[in-house]
Amino acid sequence: MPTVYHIPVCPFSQRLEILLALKGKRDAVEFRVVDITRPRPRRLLDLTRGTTALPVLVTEDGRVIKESLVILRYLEDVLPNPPVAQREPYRRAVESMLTLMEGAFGAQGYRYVMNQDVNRRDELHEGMLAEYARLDEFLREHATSEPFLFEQFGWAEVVFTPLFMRFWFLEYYEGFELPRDARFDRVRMWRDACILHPAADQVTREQIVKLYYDYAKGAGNGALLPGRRRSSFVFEPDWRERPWPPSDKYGRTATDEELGLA
Ligand SMILES: N[C@@H](CCC(=O)N[C@@H](CS)C(=O)NCC(=O)O)C(=O)O
Repeated sequence: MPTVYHIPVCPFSQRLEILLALKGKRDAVEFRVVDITRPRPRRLLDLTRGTTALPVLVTEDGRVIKESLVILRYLEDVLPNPPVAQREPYRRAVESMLTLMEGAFGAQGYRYVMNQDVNRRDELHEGMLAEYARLDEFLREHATSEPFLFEQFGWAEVVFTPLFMRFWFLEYYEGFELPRDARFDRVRMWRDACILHPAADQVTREQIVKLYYDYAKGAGNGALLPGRRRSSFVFEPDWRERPWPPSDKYGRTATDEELGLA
């Protein structure tokens, strides 16, 4: 059985979980959890030759595959039924064009949440809207039905849904909402349907908001903020037992005690 090393709330890992859920094959892969707040185990670093980004997949015969989109394609190839990616060449090309937009979309959202300069808020807000507008235009041009790109929740939805869910942190920490404007109607329909799909139930809004508090204060990947002893990404105490963090990210940093981490 292939093994995936992953950080449970990582959007890139969630893509793999959604794909497997759509195929009804969640048990075809063994998931091993990695704690991002602790130094990476030597054995895992040897396997990845020193890189730390997850997920990585280790095949049954010990070969290593990195990058979520590449791992997705591998799983689609080794577990072809039911297919999630399009098979017809033109439809696959459309899906691939949309998939290629995930990098800029994700990077903009993470830049926005991690920003600590109050004077850059408007620019980042506009930048995020521009990304949603690009998706909207793409869907209007290429979608063959509603609400998804094609008839069913498929490859592009697997790729984007985890990012739509992470961007709950923009609503909470930046007050970001898609304006009620025709420019965003199609992408809003897509986003909302993606989030509600039963194959994408691995994380909740509350979990995202609580775990990504440190990102909202500018510290990514389990890094510690000054004055803090514990990252908001720790597994214990469980996020369900912690209070909601303050949403005013430009104010002072909450303590470990206030975040329920002590
Ligand atoms: N492009 C990569 C991104 C993976 C990534 O950035 N993963 C984050 C977690 S969400 C990570 O592993 N961060 C820890 C690190 O890079 O050391 C992919 O799609 O797999």
